[in-house]
Amino acid sequence: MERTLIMVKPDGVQRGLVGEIMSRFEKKGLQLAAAKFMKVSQELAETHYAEHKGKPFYDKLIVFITAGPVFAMVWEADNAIALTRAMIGKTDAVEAAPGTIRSDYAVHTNLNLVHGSDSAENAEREIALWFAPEEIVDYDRTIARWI
Ligand code: RTP
Ligand code: MG
Repeated sequence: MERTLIMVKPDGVQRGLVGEIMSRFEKKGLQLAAAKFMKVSQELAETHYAEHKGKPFYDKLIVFITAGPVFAMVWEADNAIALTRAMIGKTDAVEAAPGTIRSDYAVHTNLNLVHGSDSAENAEREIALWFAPEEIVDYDRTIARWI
């Protein structure tokens, strides 16, 4: 079982796509482990996107990600990182495959709605950055008898 950090970016929140994006991961079969609606501080934004510091798009990226609230989540599944990256689609909406979140809803590379961790190392780093250990819920869905 693998965990990944998914975040609906400010454009996704503003456009009312939080439910739609969550729903895709839910319906696919991933298990929700944590979620919170929050504003991103300058410090959190810079730490989260530290690998892009110095790149031409970095300053705009930080302004964008701190411009409005985001919805951060931890999802788990076998191969959760590759699975969610495939569902999100390529960074550039023009290149994102049909049926992916970015292909279906995004127009611009800079306003691409959702973030997903891109490696096991980054997933571990990002989950620890965005969530306190007690905010991550460990449970076994197969035990539930409510349906
Ligand atoms: P993310 O980290 O947000 O999930 O996106 P990603 O892995 O698909 O793309 P990444 O390379 O990590 O870039 C982070 C975000 O920076 C913006 N970006 N702009 N050439 C450009 O103008 C450019 N390249 C990247 C995007 O908003 C991208 O999501
Ligand atoms: Mg990335």
